[in-house]
Amino acid sequence: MRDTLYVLRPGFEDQGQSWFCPYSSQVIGMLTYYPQLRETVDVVELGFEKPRQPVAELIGESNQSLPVLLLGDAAPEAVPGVNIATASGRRFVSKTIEILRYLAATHGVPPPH
Ligand SMILES: N[C@@H](CCC(=O)N[C@@H](CS)C(=O)NCC(=O)O)C(=O)O
Repeated sequence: MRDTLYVLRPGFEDQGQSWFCPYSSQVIGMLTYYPQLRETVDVVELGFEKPRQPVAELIGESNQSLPVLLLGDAAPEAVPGVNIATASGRRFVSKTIEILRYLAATHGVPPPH
């Protein structure tokens, strides 16, 4: 499995209106700045409703806040400044700034200031 980024689909529905997720948009913004990231990271958009499958199934309902980056088999053991959590045997990064740091560190692109 490759690193897989799950984000909220822009225009998702909640409380009777449409929204976008400012956290998801930061990560999508980085992928737009550095398109080479898309060569090694799969991106999956999900709706707002819960449980958010397949994230809830893979790492649990307590970890389905988005964005979340599920790490692939080739992911490093540790990345400075990044908390890599584990649930059901899957490793993941859930804080937005740490997802940005992880992507920068593992792809040789500039890190977030
Ligand atoms: N993990 C993010 C926050 C992500 C976040 O709050 N996402 C919202 C959507 S914009 C969400 O999924 N809310 C539902 C939930 O957290 O269960 C961070 O870096 O602080």
